[in-house]
Amino acid sequence: MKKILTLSIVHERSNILLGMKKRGFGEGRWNGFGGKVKEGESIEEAAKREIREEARIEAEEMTKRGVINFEFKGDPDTLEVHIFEVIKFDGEPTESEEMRPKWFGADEIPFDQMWPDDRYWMPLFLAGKKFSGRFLFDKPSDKEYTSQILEKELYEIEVS
Ligand code: CJF
Repeated sequence: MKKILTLSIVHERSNILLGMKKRGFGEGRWNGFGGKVKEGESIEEAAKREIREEARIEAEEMTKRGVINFEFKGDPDTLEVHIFEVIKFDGEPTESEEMRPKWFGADEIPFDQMWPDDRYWMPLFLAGKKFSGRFLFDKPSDKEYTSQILEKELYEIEVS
């Protein structure tokens, strides 16, 4: 089964807004805002809903930046994560039940406390590139294990 998810990064000049995931999948890691696309919702609507729920801000202008497929060894489920850049938003990022938002400079992104794939695609994101990729992980782990990347493919693309 393929699950479709979103991941949105709020980018303001050289600053990046990340949230510390307080519970569930990815707990204890900094990440952009996102999650599963629900039935009857477009991918972009889902992205906006997650930004609203997790960071308490309203995304007003977004652009599609990448798609990454994640597989976990021995697990038939794949995650197709659609990555967006939020160019314009309304409101003040505020802590929610799921996320604690914090601004980071582009040169102080806490990669050691993020999903291990982020250090590969984030430089493309920050350089304004569009990209697509596939990562194979050893197991879907959050806090109990360290997840390792077994295979990675990452391409810069012209359009998405
Ligand atoms: N940055 C990032 N976000 C993910 C997943 C991921 N790596 C895969 C789990 C191994 N890296 N998201 C999935 C959950 O929804 C938010 C985005």
